[in-house]
Amino acid sequence: MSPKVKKLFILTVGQTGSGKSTLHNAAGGHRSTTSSVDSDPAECGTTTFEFTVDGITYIVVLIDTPGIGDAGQNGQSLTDQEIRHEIGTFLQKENIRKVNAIFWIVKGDKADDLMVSELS
Ligand SMILES: Nc1nc2c(ncn2[C@@H]2O[C@H](COP(=O)(O)OP(=O)(O)OP(=O)(O)O)[C@@H](O)[C@H]2O)c(=O)[nH]1
Ligand SMILES: [Mg+2]
Repeated sequence: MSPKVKKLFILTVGQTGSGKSTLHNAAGGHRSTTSSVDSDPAECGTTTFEFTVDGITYIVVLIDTPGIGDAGQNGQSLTDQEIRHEIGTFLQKENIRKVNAIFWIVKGDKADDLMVSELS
């Protein structure tokens, strides 16, 4: 029986300093293969890790992105439009044609009342 493998691409977005790269490092752990995550916060990068559940091996590729939604705070003076363009260019370069999920990372103290009420 051939092993079943599923590859999942997850885009992580959020404001500068929200914890995207920290999540990548934690998720990847020592088994991760990391490319350029946080070597430059203005660039995209990937962290890959895998796990097996019920005989299916999931290969998860987390895609790190520059801080977005906090114009002028990201240190690189990139506009959100430029960041979206950079993400698109990176996905093309890596031949990633679709992402399976988008994680929106929010710093705890930035969560507003609406988000809290939606979560509860
Ligand atoms: N207290 C606390 N600090 C965190 C957490 N996640 C990240 N940090 C800290 O927040 C700072 C920024 O985290 P990063 O993971 O670099 O944030 P980022 O979203 O990758 O930021 P950019 O790449 O600049 O967009 C670091 O000093 C982290 O140690 C968290 O869950 N709790
Ligand atoms: Mg980062």
